[in-house]
Amino acid sequence: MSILKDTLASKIPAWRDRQSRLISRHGESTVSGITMAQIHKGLRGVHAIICDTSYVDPEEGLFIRGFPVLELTERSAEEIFFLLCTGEMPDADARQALQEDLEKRAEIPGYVWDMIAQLPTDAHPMTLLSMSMLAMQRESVFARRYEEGMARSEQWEATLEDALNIIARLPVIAAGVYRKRILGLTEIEPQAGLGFSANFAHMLGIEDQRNEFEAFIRRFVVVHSDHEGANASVLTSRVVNSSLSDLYYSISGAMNCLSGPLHGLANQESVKFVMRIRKAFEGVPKSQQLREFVWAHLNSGKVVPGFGHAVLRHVDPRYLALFHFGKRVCPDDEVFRIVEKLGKVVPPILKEHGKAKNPYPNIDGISGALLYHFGIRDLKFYTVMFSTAQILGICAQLIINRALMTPIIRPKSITTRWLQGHVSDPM
Ligand code: HAX
Repeated sequence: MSILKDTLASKIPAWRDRQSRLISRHGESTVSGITMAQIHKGLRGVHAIICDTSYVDPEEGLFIRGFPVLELTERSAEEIFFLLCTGEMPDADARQALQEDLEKRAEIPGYVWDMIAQLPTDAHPMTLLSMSMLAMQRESVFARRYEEGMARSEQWEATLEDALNIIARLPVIAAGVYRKRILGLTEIEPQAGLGFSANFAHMLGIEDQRNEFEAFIRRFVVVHSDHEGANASVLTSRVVNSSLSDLYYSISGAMNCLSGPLHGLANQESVKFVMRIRKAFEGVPKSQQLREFVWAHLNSGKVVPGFGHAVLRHVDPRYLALFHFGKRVCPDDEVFRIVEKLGKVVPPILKEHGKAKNPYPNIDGISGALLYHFGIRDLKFYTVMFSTAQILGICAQLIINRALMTPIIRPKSITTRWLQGHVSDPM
C-alpha cells in the first residue's frame, strides 16, 4: 500500500464513526434556515454541503485544512494533495512516494491524442479537456470494480486509483493541448523527478530567462487547488459522483461548469477586458479614463470580470498571492499595470453601483494577466490551467465522500404555486 492510502485507511474509520455519531445524536438539529430569496438566488449562503478539505471565510478567504492559503504558496502539488486528502502535511518520504507513484501513471492513451486531433479547430480547449476525461472513462477502476461487485466500503480505494491516474495524466493532456492544438508544435514529454507543477511548467515549454515560470506554476496550482465544496464546479462534480458515476464523469462535469464566464472562464474574460482597455487607450489609461471605461461597461449591463464573489466579502487572498508575485516579477508589464489599476479603481465604482456584495478582485482578476506575461497568449487556454490545478481538490473531496459513503444528492424542488401557497401570497 502507498503511504497516502495507508494514511487514509488509518483515518477513515474515525471519520465514519464521527459521521454516524453526529447523525444519530443530532440528526434532527437545524443548521441553516432557508429564505425565499435564497431559493431564488442560487441558494447563496445556505449551509448544505460538508467539506473538510478546505473552508472559505468571507473575510479571510481560503483555508486549506486549517492553513491560510498564503502560508502554502511554496508547497508542491503533491504536498497539497496529500494534505487535502488526509489533513496531514506529508513528510519528505510520503511526498516523494506520491510523486513517484504519479510519475508511473502519466502515460496518455493514444486514442486521447487522436480524438483531440480530430475535433474542429475552433473547439474550445475546455471542450477538449472535458472530452479527454470522457474518452478515458473506459479505464475507470471504479467503474470496473463496481461491475465486479466491489463492497461499498471499498469504493474510496477505487476512487483513489482513478484520482491518481487522472492527476498524473491531466497536466500532460493540458500541456499537449497547448503545444499541439494551440501552438501547432510537438508535445514535450514529462520528465521524471520534477513533480506535478514543475513538470507541468516544463511540458508547457515556456522560455523564461529569469527562471520564474516554474515558481509561478507552483503558486498557481496551490491557489487553484481547492475552494471548499459548494462552488459551482466542485458541487457539480459532487452531484455527478453521488450517483456513483466515476471520477472521469464527475471531473468532466466540473470542467463543463468551470467553463462558464461567471466562474472559471472569468480568467479569460478578465484578460479580454484588459485588452479592450489597452487598445482603447493605447496602453495604461489614467485613473479617470479607466473609471469612465468601467462605468460605461457596467452601464451596458455587463459584469466586471474578475471582481465579486458569492462567498468572499473581502479581497481574495488567492488574488493577493498572485498579485505579490506579479509585483515582484513583472511590475512594469502593461497588462499587469492595468490589472493593478483596476484593483484600485473598480471597488469604489462597484460600491457606488450598489449591486455587487463584494466589490473586490477575485483570483480570476489576476491569474490570466500573469499567464499572459509569461507568454501564454491564447486566452482560451486559461481556464484549462485553472481546471488542471482544481482537480487536486475535487479528487480529494470525492475520495473522502466515497470513504464516508455519502448518499446520492437529491434535494426537493417545489413549484412557484406551492411557494405562493406557502407564504399565502395569492398573486
Ligand atoms: N460586476 C458587476 N456586477 C456584479 C459583479 C461584478 N463583478 N459582481 C456581482 N454583480 C452584480 C450581480 O450580477 C448581481 O446583479 P443582479 O442582482 O442584477 O443579478 C448583484 O451584483 C448581486 O450579486 P452578488 O450577490 O454580489 O454576487 P453573486 O453571488 O450573485 O455572484 C459572481 C458572484 C462571482 C458570479 C459575481 O460577482 C460576478 O458575476 N463576478 C464577475 C465574474 C467573475 O469574476 N467570476 C469569477 C468569480 C470567482 C470564481 O468563481 N472563479 O472561478
